[in-house]
Parts: sequence; structure tokens; C-alpha cells
Amino acid sequence: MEKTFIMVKPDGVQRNLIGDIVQRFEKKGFKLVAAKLMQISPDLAEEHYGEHKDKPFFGELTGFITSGPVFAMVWEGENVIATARKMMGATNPAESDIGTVRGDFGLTVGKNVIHGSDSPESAEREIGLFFNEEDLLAYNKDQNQWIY
Ligand code: 3AN
Repeated sequence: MEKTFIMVKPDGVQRNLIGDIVQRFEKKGFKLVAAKLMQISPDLAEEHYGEHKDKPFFGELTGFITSGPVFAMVWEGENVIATARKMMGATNPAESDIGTVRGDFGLTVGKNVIHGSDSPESAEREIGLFFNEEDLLAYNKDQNQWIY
């Protein structure tokens, strides 16, 4: 089953949006397979955003993502990578649709609340950067007999 890496950025954590964002993915029907509140090191920030290292905003980007805790997650489901990108909304909050995370909460391109992998290759790379194989739990919700 497809997996994607989703992260509530420091602005989202500071603005108490972790619960809202997790709930959107839960209600949609995707399955949470790993999650942790963590502080990103400068090295991890540079590796995670490696594709942007020649961009003028690289310093701003790595400085921001290391400025406070983030909530890193792995979500699983059919077409979860593309669907999560739709749920996140466009990079620039001025262009993201209302009803998306960035459309509802984002303020600027730099502080846009959420990150999500944009392809199967980046999902695999990003999950590997943030989680160990044993952190990714395989389970079936319908095995829990007390839920009916
Ligand atoms: P997305 O996060 O939608 O995949 P990318 O991959 O184009 O967007 O950009 C990665 C991150 O870099 C964005 N989430 C955004 O926070 C930041 N970013 C992009 N463009 C700018 C910019 N012009 N100034 C500051 N930060 C930017």
C-alpha cells in the first residue's frame, strides 16, 4: 500500500494545528503508520530540502524548519501521495483553495503549515530520512473486536 511523508511545520505546531491536520487525514480514511514530535537538526534540514539548496530562500527554509518542533508522520492508503497534496493545497496560501490545509491556515509561502511528499520517489526518500523501518507499523483496524 502507498505511503507518504507528512509533516506539520513549526508554525503549525505553534498554532495548535496538529490535531486538526491529523483529524483531516483520519476522517478521509487514511491510516497513520508512524508519528513523532521532533526537533529537526540543521543537517537533516539540509538533506530533506536538498533539492532547493541553490534557491535564494534555502537559508530561510532550513532556518524556519529547525526553529521549533515539527510533527512528522507517515500515512498509508491508495493514492495517498497525490490525495494528500490535494488536501494540503497549493504551496502559496494565496492560491490554495479554501478547504485545504494551506487554504484554511497558511499565511505565506515560507510559513505554510504543512509539508507532504510530492512523488513516490520523494516519499520513499523522506520516510527514510525521518523514520526507521521498525517505526512503520503494520496493523488492521478491523482486528480490534471491541470496535463495532
Ligand atoms: P511544496 O511544499 O508545496 O512541495 P516546494 O517543494 O516548491 O513546495 O517548496 C518547498 C518549501 O519551500 C515550501 N513548502 C515552502 O515552505 C518553501 N518555499 C517555496 N518557495 C519559497 C519562497 N519563494 N520563499 C520562501 N520559502 C519558499
